[in-house]
Amino acid sequence: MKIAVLGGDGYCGWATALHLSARGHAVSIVDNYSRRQWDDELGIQTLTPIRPLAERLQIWKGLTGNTIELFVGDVTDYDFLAAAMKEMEPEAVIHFAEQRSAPYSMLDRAHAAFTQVNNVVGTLNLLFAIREFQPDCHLIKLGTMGEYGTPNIDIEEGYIEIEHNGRKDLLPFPKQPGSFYHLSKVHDSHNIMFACKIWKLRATDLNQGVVYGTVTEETSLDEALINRFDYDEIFGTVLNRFCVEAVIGHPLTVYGHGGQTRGFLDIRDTVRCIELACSNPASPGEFRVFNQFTEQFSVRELGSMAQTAARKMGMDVEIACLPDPRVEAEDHYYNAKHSKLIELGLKPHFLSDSLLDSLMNIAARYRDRIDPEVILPRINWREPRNCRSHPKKATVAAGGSF
Ligand code: NAD
Ligand code: USQ
Repeated sequence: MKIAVLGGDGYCGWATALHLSARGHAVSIVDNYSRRQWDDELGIQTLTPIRPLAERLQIWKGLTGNTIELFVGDVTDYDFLAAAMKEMEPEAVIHFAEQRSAPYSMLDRAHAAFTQVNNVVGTLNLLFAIREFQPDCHLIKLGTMGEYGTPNIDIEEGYIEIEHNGRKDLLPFPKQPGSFYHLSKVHDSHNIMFACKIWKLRATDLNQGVVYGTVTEETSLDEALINRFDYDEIFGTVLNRFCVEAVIGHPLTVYGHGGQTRGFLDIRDTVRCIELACSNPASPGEFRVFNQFTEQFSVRELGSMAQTAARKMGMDVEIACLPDPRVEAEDHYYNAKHSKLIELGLKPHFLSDSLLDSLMNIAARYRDRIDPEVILPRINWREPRNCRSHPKKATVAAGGSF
């Protein structure tokens, strides 16, 4: 298939582009490198030393003979996106190209506005570009499990049948997101659902849980293909953070009671889920939703698992219970369905002792690059403030300041 990967320089996008290219698909990447700029803006860097994208693509071609085309530009720029779509003529578009950090979106007003414009306008542009140039193309959009929040009932895969005053309907599952970032995903979902209805586009919304790990079959072929591994308070996800913290003897930063429960998956399952969505497309007019995670854990459970793995390696690390900087339920019911991707053939990589060991080993290997200053949380949901500079793109995207 001809597949476009929007956001292919990022964590999930890079691993996915290589996975699909290795399986014989004609892959193109679209990215504007904004994520690398946000790292500069915030003074953070991935634990692993990632190479410039053009260099990574050359190395991939040298190793496999496969060319991945590159389109550098911003998906919020419709002229750029339209030209890229016309040239790529994709049968599937995988859309990862968003600002994906909840803390970044809660920094202050400017970052909240930037996140929503970048994400919502980018997705809206993509819907119009698909309608105009590739109406039969399958949109695979990365949503998030956090769109649902933590309701006191089981979470279904996208839709719930409701009986009200004697009548029944199948309706979108209620959304109670916990940050301006997570809200941007809800707005995207509504826009995509509407576009499928009015223009008969075909779309799959993958409500992905928190991803951990960095190694996939393809990225491990050569050190120069290594993927990102974020551990800072803004872009680092919880398990990756705990592994880095353990390695430098920093108490594991469990927020609040640690009863916050989320769906998790290995990056190797992310790439497989995307492949499954590509090879089993939605029908014209269908807005399909899959919950993309393999296991659920509380933050406290993950802390204990990381602590045990660290102790096995001779590192004694404590669990710190920090006041929760976020506004979220710290002890709650959580049971989310996730059977549709399994039915399509996903064979999960569950979180095992050996995987935790390998994560710790990666953290230990790049220990010299760990900056302890970026670990403790400073962004407080209750007190947004202009504590950092604006994203470089903010003024460009809106044609003026937010
Ligand atoms: P990432 O920040 O590593 O990658 C995103 C990429 O998109 C970056 O390379 C960035 O430069 C690019 N990008 C952003 N805005 C762009 C724009 N306007 N135009 C062109 N390129 C743009 O993020 P990730 O972790 O790979 O996440 C990818 C997607 O998956 C996001 O939509 C995120 O919401 C979703 N997701 C991620 C996780 C996770 O744990 N990482 C979990 C659930 C969902
Ligand atoms: N947490 C801690 N300690 C930490 C970091 C996080 O206790 O040091 C807690 C958070 O309070 C939260 C949970 O761990 O309750 C998950 O936080 P996270 O930072 O690992 O993940 P989150 O902010 O939810 O965002 C990540 C990705 C985002 C994606 C989301 C999937 O950055 O792009 O959408 O996971 S989900 O959580 O299912 O919405």
